[in-house]
Amino acid sequence: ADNGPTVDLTNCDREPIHLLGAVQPFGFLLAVAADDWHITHASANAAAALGVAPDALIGRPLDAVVAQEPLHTIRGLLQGVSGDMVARGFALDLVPGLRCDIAAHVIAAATTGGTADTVVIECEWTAGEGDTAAAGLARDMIARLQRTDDQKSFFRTAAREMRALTGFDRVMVYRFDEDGSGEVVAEAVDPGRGSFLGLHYPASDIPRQARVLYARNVLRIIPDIEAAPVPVVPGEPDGAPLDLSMSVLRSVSAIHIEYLRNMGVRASMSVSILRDDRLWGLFACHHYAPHRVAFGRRTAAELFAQVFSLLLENRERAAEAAYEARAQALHHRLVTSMAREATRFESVVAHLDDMADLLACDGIGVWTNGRATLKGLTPDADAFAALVAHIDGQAIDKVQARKDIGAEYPPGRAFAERAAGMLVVPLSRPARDYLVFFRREMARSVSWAGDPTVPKFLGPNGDRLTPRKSFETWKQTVTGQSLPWLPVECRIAEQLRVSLLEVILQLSDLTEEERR
Ligand code: BLA
Repeated sequence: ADNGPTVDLTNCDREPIHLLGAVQPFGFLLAVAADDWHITHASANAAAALGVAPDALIGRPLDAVVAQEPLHTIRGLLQGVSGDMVARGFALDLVPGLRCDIAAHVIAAATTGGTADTVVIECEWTAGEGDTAAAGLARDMIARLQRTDDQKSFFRTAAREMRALTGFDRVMVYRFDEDGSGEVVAEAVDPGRGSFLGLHYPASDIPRQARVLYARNVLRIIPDIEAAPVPVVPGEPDGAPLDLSMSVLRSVSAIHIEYLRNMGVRASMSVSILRDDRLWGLFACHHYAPHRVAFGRRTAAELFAQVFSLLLENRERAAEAAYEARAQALHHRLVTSMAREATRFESVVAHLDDMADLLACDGIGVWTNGRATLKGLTPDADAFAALVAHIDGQAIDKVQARKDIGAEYPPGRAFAERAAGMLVVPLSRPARDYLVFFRREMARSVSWAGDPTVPKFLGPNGDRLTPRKSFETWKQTVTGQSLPWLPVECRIAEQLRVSLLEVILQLSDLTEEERR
């Protein structure tokens, strides 16, 4: 479809990707008014598929072009379908000689401004297998996923299982950051194809409206990026374009097609991984030749992604609890041995390595009685003193987490490479003494793994739409930032603050009143 001259690399989050007015040609689409089941929209390839004249569709009752029995089945499938649900039917004989897998959903009248709801029926030529075999496959995949122990093998197994199910050349697990950027955390691919593992991409590669849509409609496939999209009629300006948000055949953004072409990818699929209804990540799949996955298998892939997300949530909860428990044990040992020591802040200095062990950090510094002690990757002593003066000015009485020191404290940009993020633990009240955990700049701590395919030809938008350029763009956008401090890490640091305050107060002569 022609996306018009207004969409380019600078504003692609404004492209209305649900209103492009076309489907991909691996199936055809019919839309009917839910009150009288007269056809309101049809893709331009529908008439030929059904063996009727092109003008025999719009305005006609659906039962004039589709046999009674499949129609009855479809009506049955739609019972209880609402909101963003999609009903599925497999191997229906729409007319003699035309066996299709069907996806059907309802667009509420309220969202279109029409008088009746719209029923959208999408038909793909059956690939010969229903959904029962695929359900069995998903069950085995889930069993293998459950047998993995650490998170890395959990992700890798998921990628491998997804690849076995769908037959794609490359399957990646792509995890989003809070800012919409993302990272390839696992990959299943044949050696020699190059690897994207560990690479990060900026939020713009999967623009905001696409991420929002992918939380509602969890699977999209492009069996052949070179297949010409088929318009859905009537479209604008004849009528409102049909909202294809929940469609399975929706044709995709031309910018994204160019991205795939630049990568040398011919077919693509992605399956959303949701967490509390929000997009956590995607299974991203590539093939270097046209590749279609049967509807039943795609359904199994959706199910697998759902179970993956539930299992992941369990694991992450357990991992977080283990992180906290480990920190508590270390913390307890630390505080016990400090309590036996006679001096005040000197014992904090002496135990600096133990404290650095509590949290994932790259460096640690302590400021006590106007003196600095630094270990690992930190600002140098002068820069640390200046930073402490800045922190002093904020009069904090709880831990404070920053992933980009330079954003609110410009001199911090000078040492961002070593220490871009900090977690400040005030050690006294009013705070004059501080323990500071540091983290290095994220863009420096990741690097290219392998050698992703270099494109032979580039589209009109050039090499920005290639993984390498994209990765570089991400590096620019995250300059000066560390990995974020997790809520569990802030909790651990806060517990440390409370304990240290107690130890230090016990060791000093402060009165009960001064402790508050
Ligand atoms: C969509 N971009 C996507 C999708 C992915 C990516 C997975 C989902 C569609 C699909 O399943 O193919 C991005 N794919 C990646 C990344 C990797 C990968 C990061 O394999 C890493 C290895 N894309 C750009 C830029 C723009 C852009 C610069 O790179 C716009 C300026 C747009 N990407 C874009 C749009 C979509 C998209 C508009 C939505 C496509 C649609 O669903 O219609």
